[in-house]
Amino acid sequence: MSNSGPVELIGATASPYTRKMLALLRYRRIPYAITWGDPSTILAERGIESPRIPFLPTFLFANASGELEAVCDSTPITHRLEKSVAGRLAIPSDPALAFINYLLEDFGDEWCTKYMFHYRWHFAPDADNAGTLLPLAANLTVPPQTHQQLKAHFTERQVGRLGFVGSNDQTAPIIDASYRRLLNQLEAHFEREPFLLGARPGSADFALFGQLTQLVGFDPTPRAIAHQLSPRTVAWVGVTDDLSGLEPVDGDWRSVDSLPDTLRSILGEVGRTYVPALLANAAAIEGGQKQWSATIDGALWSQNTFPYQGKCLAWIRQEYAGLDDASRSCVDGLLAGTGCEMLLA
Ligand SMILES: N[C@@H](CCC(=O)N[C@@H](CS)C(=O)NCC(=O)O)C(=O)O
Repeated sequence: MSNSGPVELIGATASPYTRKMLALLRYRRIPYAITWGDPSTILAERGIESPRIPFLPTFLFANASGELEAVCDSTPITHRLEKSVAGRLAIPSDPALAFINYLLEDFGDEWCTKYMFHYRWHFAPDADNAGTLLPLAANLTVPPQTHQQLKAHFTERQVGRLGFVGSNDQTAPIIDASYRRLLNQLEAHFEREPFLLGARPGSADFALFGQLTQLVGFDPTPRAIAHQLSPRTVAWVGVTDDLSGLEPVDGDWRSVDSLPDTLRSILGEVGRTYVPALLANAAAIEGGQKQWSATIDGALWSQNTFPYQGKCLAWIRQEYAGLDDASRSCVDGLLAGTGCEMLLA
């Protein structure tokens, strides 16, 4: 961190990636100042150049000449903060475990967000809830008539974007089944361990947490499912929001060969759903196709090709390629039979 004050960011309460990063900053005891709002508007007001797509959250970091620069994308920002701020690190020191953390973080960010966006806008009661609350979170004192207009406009836009994440009537049951399986797996896992990789949280926990803040805390349909299937996950979302008082030690990380079977089941969900999606998306990028279809969990999934997820796959492979032989064989042993090994073939 080259700026001396708190880390500045712009975000929204209903943005899972904003919630991911706030919980990470609190856990890491990194002082921060968040401005709630729309990054484009706030960057323009402050005369700071906007990234091509100013995502939520947008961070403001000082560059080499001390000027603030807008930076997006939570995973690289997490890595940057690991390097610039010492102590209470969220990436395991053991390279093999760090790889598993990386894979699970990506799953949280890129697959679990499909649950989030799907449940938010697919069913009318959820879309009504989000349509009502999101404009108010952006401006509490908005007059009622404007609120109704914003609600209609916002709902129409977001429902129109469902296809971007692959949510439609055909994929709805696949998404629902995956969410329910993950909740059952987490229920079993949290009986053994308080976090994914042991007794301290990794960045993968914060990625999963970010999506779950919405699924458990904002949207009515997935909230009811979570309460029904996994009370431990509901409670976990409550505590993971602020882990500033946890005192982690090195021994709180498990080693890859002592991870419980419950974590392997979660990796099985990654292999069953996210891995075929990543591979089909990458093949479509390579073949120059704007759309891809693949069999996911026994049913046909079709969606637009997404260049960003091509990068996700390349980054996972890069992390894997950077492992020493011993770490790689540890990772291979854990992933064998989960479906995740297909990513690395
Ligand atoms: N890969 C990014 C994703 C961030 C993201 O997709 N944020 C959403 C809101 S949660 C967003 O800003 N979407 C664009 C929009 O709503 O216009 C990250 O990890 O930070």
